[in-house]
Amino acid sequence: MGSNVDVDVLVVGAGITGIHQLYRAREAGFSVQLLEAGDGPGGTWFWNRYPGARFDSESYSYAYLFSKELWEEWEWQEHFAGQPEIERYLNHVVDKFDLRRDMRFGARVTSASYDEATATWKVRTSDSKAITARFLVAATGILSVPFFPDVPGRDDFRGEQHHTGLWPSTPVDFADKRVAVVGTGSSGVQIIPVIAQEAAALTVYQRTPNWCTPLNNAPITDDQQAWLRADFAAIKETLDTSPAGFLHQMHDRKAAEDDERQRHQFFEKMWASPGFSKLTSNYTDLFFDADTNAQWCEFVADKVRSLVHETAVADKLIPKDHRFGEKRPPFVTGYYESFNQPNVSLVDLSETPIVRVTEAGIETTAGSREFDLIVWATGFDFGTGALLRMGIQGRDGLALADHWADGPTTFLGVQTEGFPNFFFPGGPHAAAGNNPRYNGDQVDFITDLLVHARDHGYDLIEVDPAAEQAWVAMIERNVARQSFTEKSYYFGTNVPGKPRRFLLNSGGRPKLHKEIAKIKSNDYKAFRLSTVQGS
Ligand code: N01
Repeated sequence: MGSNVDVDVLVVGAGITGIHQLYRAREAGFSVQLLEAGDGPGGTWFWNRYPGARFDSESYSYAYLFSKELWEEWEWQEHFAGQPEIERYLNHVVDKFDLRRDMRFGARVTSASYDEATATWKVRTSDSKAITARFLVAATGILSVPFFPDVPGRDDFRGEQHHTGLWPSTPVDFADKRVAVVGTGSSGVQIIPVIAQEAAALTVYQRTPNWCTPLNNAPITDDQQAWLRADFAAIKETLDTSPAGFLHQMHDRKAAEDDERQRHQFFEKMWASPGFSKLTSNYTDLFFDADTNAQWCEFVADKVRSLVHETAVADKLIPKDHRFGEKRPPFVTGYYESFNQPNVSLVDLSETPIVRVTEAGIETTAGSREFDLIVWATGFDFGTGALLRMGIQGRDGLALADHWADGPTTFLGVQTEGFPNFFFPGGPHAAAGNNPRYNGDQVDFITDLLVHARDHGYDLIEVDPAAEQAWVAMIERNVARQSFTEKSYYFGTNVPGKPRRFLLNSGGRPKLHKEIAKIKSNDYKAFRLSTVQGS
């Protein structure tokens, strides 16, 4: 596409989105290279290899849909695959489509600068290499920078300590060990039941409980495998168009349309349903009617009380500070039951906060406990974390970190003004829901945009500022209409000093689809396309 570049498209990140982008850009005839900091493909599913890590979207809804052949040949073993199976799948995809030859592992991007004269990006990596690309696509993920709380003494601890989001590839042995887990978000509640089975003693440090409901995982039966194979076109159509990217059917009624007995029966059905269907297929007013939400919360609270033997422990595990859906709810397998084991205890940090980590363990205001191993399940610098630490500089040397000092501004969550030829699918202003579906929409759109530019002889693509302002205004306008509150890390709340801005697309996937259709019918006028002198 140009003689002054090493590649047309440089992709950063070998997660689900980056692999997809590499595939699509190469298929469209661009020269592509992909840089990845880790030693293998997987992104989130490479780094979060902690025991118990698994999908909580159905495996087949999460998988790629760009190849029917791939769909038909890969037989997922479980409705919600565990991390090892996911990593195997992604390696299979990379090998099947011969993508590995364009992937460089162990290469962390340390800087990326836009050159105005040539409209190219110069990217440097931790292995002291430089590469020049026409288009830079950062598929660096929203949950890829682990967050360690600023607890005094963390480095003093003499035992082993790991973050769930940076889990080692060599096995971690919990047997006969005294283990602490700090954090009870989706990662914490997945690892806790596994450690509980193996450790001599497990102490769970919980600051805020979550509304956890059962994942209800199961092996995929032969009949279900046959259905998955027979119905690819219909399944793809549903996943490509559904608002949250799931196969789940929406319910047809509000809570008040049922009597008390029917409501209880329906909640039982929800409790027994798989994963996110408790959000997508629940009463249609679950997030809009406080009374409906309160009834569901009370139902879940009763379940917790019935599962956890000690009343005081059960009470601590029931959220008091937020309603269901105000934070991203985790899905669990045997989590509540773990607290009935004699080797498991719960420390409520809202009553007795952590004072410091010591050489031997963790000290709270209630005293100290000694550990051999501490697991930090304390989350991520969501949304912008990865992009802001890459040393990205756009037009006139503007650092992305300065440009977004008050929070991210984007158009469609794919581009921002002042950073021409730079795209970030699956980054800030992506939608809540089944990530690969929404991120895949963005990858497809970016690829179509690149092809459109090439077909018309353009090599410079930059969003029209008015289009970006309208998109940001739409996001701000709709924040009040979605269910998440500022208690959620979706607002950056969990990272001290981070601006409080909603980091997702509050208009959701339908809004993205509508906007993309409009842009295409309008000949991509939301972007300024031009030709670089002498290219
Ligand atoms: O992180 P989190 P996560 N002292 O931010 C606590 C995806 N995911 O890694 O709530 C003590 O949710 C914090 O407490 P509080 C999914 O999108 C998916 O668990 O801030 N505790 C909280 O309990 C998920 O939402 C799967 O009071 C501290 C925890 O650490 C996202 O990743 C599996 C603390 C952090 O929870 C993030 O989940 C896993 C402190 N100083 C993850 N600081 C699937 O199933 C923080 N905490 C697909």
